[in-house]
Amino acid sequence: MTTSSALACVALGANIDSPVERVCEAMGWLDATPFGRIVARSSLYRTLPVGKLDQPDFINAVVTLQTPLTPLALMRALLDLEARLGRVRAERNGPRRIDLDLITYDARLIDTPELQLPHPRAIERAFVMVPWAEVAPDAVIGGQRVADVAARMPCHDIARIEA
Ligand code: PH2
Ligand code: MG
Ligand code: MG
Repeated sequence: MTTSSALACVALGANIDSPVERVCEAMGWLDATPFGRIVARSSLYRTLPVGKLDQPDFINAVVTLQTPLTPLALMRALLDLEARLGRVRAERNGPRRIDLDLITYDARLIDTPELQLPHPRAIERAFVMVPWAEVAPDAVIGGQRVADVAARMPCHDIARIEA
């Protein structure tokens, strides 16, 4: 029997409540049912906050995931996992225990109120593009190679901390 599956890119971020542990814990859940299997995981990166500056540094990482879920089911499962890991949504762009963002799903283009793919802000964010380039340099976003986008980004506000 064959099961259809897709390759998704998921970005992880956390900046309160032991963020390294939170990101590693989330990766453990992503490598299991119902999400599928992690194909590649980036190093962890310590990054300066973008947007709202007066908050702790973030830990960021990216995984690529072989998943049987549809894009919408995957996105909802990520939100559900955030809640199960104790995320409380307070202020937009504010401190978070865990953030799990669906960045791409194969080459699907989706533009609905609930889900936009590719993630509309990913291409501007070094904390997504640099870890993503580490695991999938030849992936494409907005018609450009991920590694090419990452190479043009300023890297002074992002540091690789752990293999
Ligand atoms: N996430 C945000 C806003 N700002 N900054 C960093 N460094 N890392 C993040 O994951 C992050 C952010 C909104 O999701
Ligand atoms: Mg986010
Ligand atoms: Mg999010």
